[in-house]
Amino acid sequence: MTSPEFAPGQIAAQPTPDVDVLVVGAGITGIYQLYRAREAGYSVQMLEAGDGVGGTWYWNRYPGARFDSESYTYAYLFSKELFEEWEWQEHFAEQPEIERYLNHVVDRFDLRRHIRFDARVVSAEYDEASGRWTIKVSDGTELRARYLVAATGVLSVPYYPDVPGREDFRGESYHTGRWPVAPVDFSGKRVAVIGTGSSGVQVIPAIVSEVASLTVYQRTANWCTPLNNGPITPTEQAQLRADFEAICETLNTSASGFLHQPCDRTAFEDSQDERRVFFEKMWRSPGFSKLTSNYSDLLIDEAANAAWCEFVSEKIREVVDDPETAEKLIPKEHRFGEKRPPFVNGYFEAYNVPHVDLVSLEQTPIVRMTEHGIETAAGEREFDIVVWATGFDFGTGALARMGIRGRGGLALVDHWADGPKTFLGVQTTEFPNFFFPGGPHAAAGNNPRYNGDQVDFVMDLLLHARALGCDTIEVERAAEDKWTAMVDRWATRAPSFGEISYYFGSNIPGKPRKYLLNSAGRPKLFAEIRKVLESDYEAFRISRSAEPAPTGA
Ligand code: NA7
Repeated sequence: MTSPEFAPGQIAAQPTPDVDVLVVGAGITGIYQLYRAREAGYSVQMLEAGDGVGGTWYWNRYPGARFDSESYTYAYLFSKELFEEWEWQEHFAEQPEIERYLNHVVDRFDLRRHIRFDARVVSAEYDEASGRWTIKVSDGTELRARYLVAATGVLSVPYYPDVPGREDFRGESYHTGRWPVAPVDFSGKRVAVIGTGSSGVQVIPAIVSEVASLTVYQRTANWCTPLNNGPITPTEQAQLRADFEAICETLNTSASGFLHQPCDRTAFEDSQDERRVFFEKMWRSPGFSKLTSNYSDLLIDEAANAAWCEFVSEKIREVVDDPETAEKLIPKEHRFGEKRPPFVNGYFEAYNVPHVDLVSLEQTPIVRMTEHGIETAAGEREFDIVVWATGFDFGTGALARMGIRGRGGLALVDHWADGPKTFLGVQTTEFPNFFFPGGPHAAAGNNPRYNGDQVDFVMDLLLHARALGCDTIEVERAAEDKWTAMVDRWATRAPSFGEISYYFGSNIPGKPRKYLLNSAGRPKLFAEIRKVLESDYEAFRISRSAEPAPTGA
């Protein structure tokens, strides 16, 4: 079965097309969802706001953007052939390689013909009589779909802080999360970077040698530790191929979707010397293993956390020449793991370059943007380019901007006014046939792993309904209440990130402070999915709509 072909400009003249499954967003989750739905025989269509595939990995194309999960653990595992034929160049791939990979996947599985680019969803409304969704697109066209799957991601809506005069700046401005396709020329330019989260700390070392001057505006220092990247050698490539089944097994059973082995010791079981040796090993370990393979009580015991923080502080002091700058770069008000830790490559070293300057906004806050630069409490500095590395409206940002309305015209933003309510981060009551894998509430860790679990579960639901001759799927309120209460309960427990992290929406003024992931993690997600399957989908109301289902459903 094929889906209708769409050519820009022709759609309005065609009768409204029906598809079984409409997927929004050509990121890593959406591509997999499209593939699975198409393979199951549904007619499919994907809408993508950008003009290429990749989602987060399309928009975040700033210099230095790269994975901080190991490439082969972030990539798809559904096809052994795909895994074997794609040789990642680095353990933590850079954005261009990631974008190439996702394009390769789309072409290899012949998915591109189902994707319409430059097509932003402006509204999606559920029609109770027909059990279908009507989706309006930014180009004025309209589609009807039985199932609407928003694979719009958690980090897809850039956040610009409300700095007075932001529009007044006459130089070039870029947000890391909306980086232009045409390369930005930094050579000889006076550049400001605002924000030192994962994006800011990647872009800073990547442009430092090109710019005439670089001023970093830091509000809060972060616990940055080395990514420890490197090329994947031919021997490692062969090993990865040989280990495919074992890698899948480890990834698919691990709590956070990494290959890293957890540590079975607490920090003070080791002597001070042993701890020092262990922390050195952690410092040299790849990416997230500083969190996943560190002492088992790192996020539970304050003293254990403080010991690690002291170790990292010493490292920062060793690397950064100017003691005053080093002190500004050491977090003082939060512990390691309270916020999502960035992993870096040459970040602290960048502050030893004479034309790099660090402005602490704690000491001298931004007053306003001017025509020529940035004014803080200490005065104005002029720039040619300002880079906003100021983060995202995490978790619910994209879903809140899609004009989604369910039963009786209920707006999703109203339904979720106090924060998201979901079952398994997959569905919410009052919005039948609407799914959002890769959105809020699923798990935490290596995103593609649990987003993939959710896509598989969406497909379980669709196929189950089809087997029953049904076409309408809606989660029961009791299941949603229970899952949401569980998410809230776990929100303040280790290994949850703290309430100051953007995982609580705390970076967006006025946003409800609700945990937007699921800190009980994948084990809880798996357990609940298993229960649903064993109980014959008790958590869902599965029915038949008045209007006959389209062919695939
Ligand atoms: P983050 O991690 O949310 O970082 C945003 C940065 O912007 C952070 O340093 C913020 O400081 C800073 N920020 C936010 N608002 C302001 C204002 N008003 N003034 C100055 N500085 C501000 O976003 P990233 O893009 O770096 O990373 C997001 C995710 O992408 C990351 O976790 C990975 O999953 C990939 P703050 O710390 O809030 O004081």
